[in-house]
Amino acid sequence: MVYSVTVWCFCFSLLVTSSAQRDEKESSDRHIRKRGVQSASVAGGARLTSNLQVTPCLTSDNAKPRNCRHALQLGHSVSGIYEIDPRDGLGSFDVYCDMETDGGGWTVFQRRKDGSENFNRKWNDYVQGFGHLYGEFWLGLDKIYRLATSVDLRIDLMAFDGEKAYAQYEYFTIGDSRSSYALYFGQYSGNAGDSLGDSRTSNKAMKFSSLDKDNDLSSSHCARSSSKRGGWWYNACSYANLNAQYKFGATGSLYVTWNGFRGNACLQRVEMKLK
Ligand SMILES: [Ca+2]
Repeated sequence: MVYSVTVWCFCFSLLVTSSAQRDEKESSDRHIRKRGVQSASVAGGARLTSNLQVTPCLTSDNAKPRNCRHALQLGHSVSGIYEIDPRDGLGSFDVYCDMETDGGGWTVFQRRKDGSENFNRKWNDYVQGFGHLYGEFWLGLDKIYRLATSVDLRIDLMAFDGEKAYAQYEYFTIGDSRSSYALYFGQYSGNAGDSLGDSRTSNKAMKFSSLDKDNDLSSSHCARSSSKRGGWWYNACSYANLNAQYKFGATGSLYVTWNGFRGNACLQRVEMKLK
């Protein structure tokens, strides 16, 4: 009994003499997965807890960053794959964090870069996610739902000649599975044009559709397998087609396009991210 009380008091005194943020960062360093990138982790943190044998005092789940913005706040300033936990009781998962663009802290949930991944997929794939976090991928609607809580949405675009542009929206949110992950967003800013909110066929408030699920407002099926447009929040259909076919030199709305930037020309690189 005396031993237990002594250990508890020791643990407690250590915690209160360190700042909460420093403890959280030191512990979180042990939960950041480093895969081929340099890490901003502080080796001294692990050594400190090892020498004093106080590891059981720290709750590992609370040490994981909630998202990439939180990881940045904890001092992790290198882009790469991080294990995050949104603290909603549903567990942690890996994401790619962009720590460079516009101050960093962006959780990337979609990337196109070379056409290596098939985006012409069915509903369950779009719900659960597919691809590779360092390559082309879709994080998955269930995970995007957990992260898209009235945050900023940023879309970075690059044409095949290297010209770049971006679109940003406030209050990015998607509904849950019962609403078919309906899309909501606020004010646009940027230099790529407001193709997501294009008044001719805005994606705002639209449900998600995939090649095996027609939730769009068109009399046809925008994501049907023959069009290979990929899953999206189609209206009838869309001036933003970031999950569509990837093909160098191609033109048309069936390809990776953002109408306000380069019209119907297929783009070389696209990233969708939130903060
Ligand atoms: Ca339809």
